[in-house]
Amino acid sequence: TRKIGLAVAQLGPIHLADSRESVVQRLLAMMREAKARQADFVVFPELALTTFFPRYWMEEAEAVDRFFEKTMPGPATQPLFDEAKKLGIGFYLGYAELTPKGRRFNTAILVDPSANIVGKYRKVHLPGHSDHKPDAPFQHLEKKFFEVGNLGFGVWDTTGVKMGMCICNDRRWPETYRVMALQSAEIVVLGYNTPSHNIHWDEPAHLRTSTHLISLQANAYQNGLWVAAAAKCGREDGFHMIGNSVIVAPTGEIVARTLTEADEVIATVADLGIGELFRQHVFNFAKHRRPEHYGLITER
Ligand code: ING
Repeated sequence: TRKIGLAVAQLGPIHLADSRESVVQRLLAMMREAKARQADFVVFPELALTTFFPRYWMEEAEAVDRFFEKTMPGPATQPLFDEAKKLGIGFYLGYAELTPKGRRFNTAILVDPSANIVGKYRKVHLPGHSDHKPDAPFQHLEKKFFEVGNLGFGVWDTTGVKMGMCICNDRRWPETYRVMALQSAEIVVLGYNTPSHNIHWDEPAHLRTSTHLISLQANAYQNGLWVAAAAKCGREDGFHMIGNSVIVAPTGEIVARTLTEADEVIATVADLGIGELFRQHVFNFAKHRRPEHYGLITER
């Protein structure tokens, strides 16, 4: 059956003082380790080049100047593309995108083993708030710094598989995966930055991990997908984010997970035949799905 070497490269903390160049060196080290572990594709986190800056109140202009990429690749990220081409490995990279017209998105790209950008995704489900909450221990200002993504949920043929992607909060919404599964996705890759503390109510900390895993496992199974999720985690200037990067099989089972909250690579050889079984039988959309009863889901 068809197999693909799949790796997830979890990033430990990126502090305000860390340069993009120092982060790219860390990403390169993990790209090499992924290749050494038979990976054909490696998943990096959401906003993988800088600290999770939506935790800070600042004007948009300052955020753009300090944390957004004006071009992709740019001078700091070109080494990633060069190394990927040399090694023959594809990758997913999340970053803050400033478009030529000055629009701002929380973006991810799919890069193939020849270092071509084959797909782009802009985060649709933006969590948090746009107003300043001075009494909160930190902010979550994705609704201030980013527009809602305008590219939908796409699926691309790359590295011999049909691959879809999403970003962080998207992974909590079942619609995300179904729209990609309806486009015959076999794998969904994603990055995330998930604060372990909830600023809206006193939520037990363990629920951040349990809801993260439930979301990935249920949606992998219910759509016959392999799901690979890469955290940026640990304490960034004291602000903690969860790790638990995982690779989930179409059975809903976790086949690999990180043990630390630092830079760590996990890898598996994914058998795409497993997903085919579930999509031919249990979740055979053509045979069993009844969209005439689902209209409410797409109503505003
Ligand atoms: N982070 C968090 C996430 O969805 C969050 C925000 C956590 C929202 C838990 C709701 C519940 O994992 C990002 N960046 O979306």
